[in-house]
Amino acid sequence: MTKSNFPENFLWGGAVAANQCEGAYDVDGKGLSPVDILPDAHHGRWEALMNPKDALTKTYDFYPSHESIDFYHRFKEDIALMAEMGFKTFRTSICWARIFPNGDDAEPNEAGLKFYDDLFDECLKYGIEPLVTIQHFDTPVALMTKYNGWEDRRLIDLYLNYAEILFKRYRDKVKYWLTFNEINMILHIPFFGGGMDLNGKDNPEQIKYQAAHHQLVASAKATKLAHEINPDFKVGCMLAAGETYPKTCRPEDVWAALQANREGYFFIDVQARGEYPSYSRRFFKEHGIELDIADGDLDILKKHTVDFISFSYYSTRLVSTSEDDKQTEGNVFATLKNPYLKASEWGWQIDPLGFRTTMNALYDRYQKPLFVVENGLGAVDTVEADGSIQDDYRIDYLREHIQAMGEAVQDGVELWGYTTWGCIDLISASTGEMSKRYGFIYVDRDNDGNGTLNRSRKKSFDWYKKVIATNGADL
Ligand code: BGP
Repeated sequence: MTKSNFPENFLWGGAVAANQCEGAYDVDGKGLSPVDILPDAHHGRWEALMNPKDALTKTYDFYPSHESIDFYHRFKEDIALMAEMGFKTFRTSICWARIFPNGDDAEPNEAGLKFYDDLFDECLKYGIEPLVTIQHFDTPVALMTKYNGWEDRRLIDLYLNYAEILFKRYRDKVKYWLTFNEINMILHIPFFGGGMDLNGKDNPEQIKYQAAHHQLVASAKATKLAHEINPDFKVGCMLAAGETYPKTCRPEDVWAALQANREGYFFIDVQARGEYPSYSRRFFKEHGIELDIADGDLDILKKHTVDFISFSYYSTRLVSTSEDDKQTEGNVFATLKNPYLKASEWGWQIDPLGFRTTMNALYDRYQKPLFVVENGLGAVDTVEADGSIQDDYRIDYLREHIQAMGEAVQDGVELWGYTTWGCIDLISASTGEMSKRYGFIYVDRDNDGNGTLNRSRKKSFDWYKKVIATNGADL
């Protein structure tokens, strides 16, 4: 067996998000979350995502997240399976509407708080460190109706009030916090990222960047608050990462790639360096964006930067300025097909070396510890006659990415941990379906909501257990 490339105490684990696994959408006083009003991809998910107020008035036949994999009632069994794999950490999010059903209620909902107490206790029982996202595509729907989500500055205080409740309640149970999942996603999916409906608005870019400013200020204020409540807390930002390559060495392509990369860096430049990057001035001017910045905002951003940088990585992207090259829509990001890469069944291009490149680029730029909090392969799994699931394709994907990550560590990148996305099968964010599976743990549930919800171990389960046991040496 080769030597481990990973530091001692490396945090191996897996990630989920409340809105994609909990189900129990109206249980114990919970209010509506964005996913609760959306159908799956075959019944207009993207149309609904881009026009959520309209979706709210409609009734669909089936809402994938209403029951989801019922993690809400089955988390003990699920955490036990994660413990069996040897997880050191488990990333999940807190559903804001479980704690404040309307987002702006005077008092928090005790039943919601209790649920997360029980969940974190269960993790700690096995020595699993919870890693908690405060807002993962989960601004309560009521805040869209009343304020159009993060377009409204008042969301900052509502979020802080919510964050304060969490920091105090879980002060001794949770150490690692992420303020916003994939904060740059607000530019692409404003309803998920910011609880906003931009349909029919004539200045969507202005609104998106203003909302982003509100989130950046909220993130910095939450970081301040977290450190006051418990100086041991580690607060991170979270970026949907993945370098964009130029299609050719034509200088225009190289420039376009640099611009594309800045779209994501923009957020982390603020959260990790503490100020708007100099290039943003020109960008705002050319796009007619004028940020309304309140007194004290810039000071808060400057003083309360994050402790570490977390990110999701699924693939790289490719850009060209030639008229002949057509951008093809991936599920979320537009990209060209890279002829050197294979792709998943959903067209997400597979690029382990791009992972190493992305990590090096992030570390070079910020010199802060990194944490990979999402990575994995969405694939259709087949249950064999004997009940087994032979997901060698998933093992191959993860092996290559873990190898690349080990190389990045050897390149000098400081890396705290790795949580694979969807360690237990759950509802896909982009498709709303079960068939796009990422897990080591299979859940018997189909796209129409049929199935026993029974859990079983895939082949990758034992493989990942071995990876963790050997600190990434035996892949
Ligand atoms: C990220 C999100 C996750 C997750 C993942 C995979 O953008 O943070 O919530 O869903 O992508 O995407 P999908 O579920 O669409 O396959």
